[in-house]
Amino acid sequence: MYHIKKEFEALIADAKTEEDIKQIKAKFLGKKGKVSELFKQMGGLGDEQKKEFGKNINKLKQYIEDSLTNKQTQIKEIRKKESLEKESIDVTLPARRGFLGSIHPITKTIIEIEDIFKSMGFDVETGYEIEFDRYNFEMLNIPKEHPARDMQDTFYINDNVLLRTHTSPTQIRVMESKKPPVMFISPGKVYRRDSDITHSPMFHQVEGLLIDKDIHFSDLKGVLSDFLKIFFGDVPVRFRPSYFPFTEPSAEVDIGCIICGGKGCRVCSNTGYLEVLGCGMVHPNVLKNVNYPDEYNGFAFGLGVERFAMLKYGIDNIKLFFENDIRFLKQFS
Ligand code: 2NL
Repeated sequence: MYHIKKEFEALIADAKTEEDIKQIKAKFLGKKGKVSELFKQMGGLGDEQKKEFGKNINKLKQYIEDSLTNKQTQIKEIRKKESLEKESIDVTLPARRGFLGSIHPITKTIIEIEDIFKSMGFDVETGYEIEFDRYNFEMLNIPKEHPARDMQDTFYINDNVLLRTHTSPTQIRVMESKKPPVMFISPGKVYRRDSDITHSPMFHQVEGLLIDKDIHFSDLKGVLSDFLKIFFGDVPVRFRPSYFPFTEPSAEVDIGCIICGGKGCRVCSNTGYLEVLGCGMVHPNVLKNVNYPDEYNGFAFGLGVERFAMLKYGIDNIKLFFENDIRFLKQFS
């Protein structure tokens, strides 16, 4: 019996897994186990000896059972500790950074333009992309036979309704609803039947309007020269006579070519200048159409946002703005 106890103690000390425990249990307490064998040996003993021997076997059996249970608890504890250590999380590690996206270059350019004009005291007004022929053409002194009104150039929805070809209808609507003086810009999408590497059927425009008493062409010149020098940097600015039905006199504005610095290149067609704006003193017929009193006059201008963005960021194809290739957009974050 003493040998059995020693053998059990050696095995249990070495046991490392629940499987080990199971095997030891079978070896000592199983049907054909060592303890059962001891019970079988009692057959040939006298009553007194039997009693004594049986008591000792039961003691041994109890001892083995208790030891097995203790060891099993120990093994479970060790296993739990090991898995906690292995699966622990380092809460001091930095989180993985998500891709935040970026502002579209056209939106970015509109914001830059708005910020400059806001700093000069201009408000920002928006209108509708679907307009009446009356607001897009008639009120702006664009006659019925003007080429801009051709089906070839304008997207018509029906005889009276169209996709606006400029943001001027917004200026007309503001003048109809607000007494002068007014001073605001109107950014937004406009539509023309045109598509090549410098034209898109939908593009963005910012127009500006200032109406007050005693406004001169010199005010227009000052505001636009300052704006262009802030937007493009310290570039030369020049005004050339031009024609628009809604302004008189009218002018186009050039800046010194920012690609070649005025030396002449492919972008400026060797002129050293780039045309960037159209402008003029608001035509008296337009002021009459919105019932503004005679003592008021003012200036207006219009620019293409895509052209401004292409020149400022050195982009050579207008389609890049509308393809939304993430590799292109990412560069404006
Ligand atoms: C260009 C030329 C221009 C205007 C837009 C305007 C608006 C009203 C009255 C008078 Cl309500 N004028 N807008 C004036 C001159 C030029 O745009 O080349 N745009 C890209």
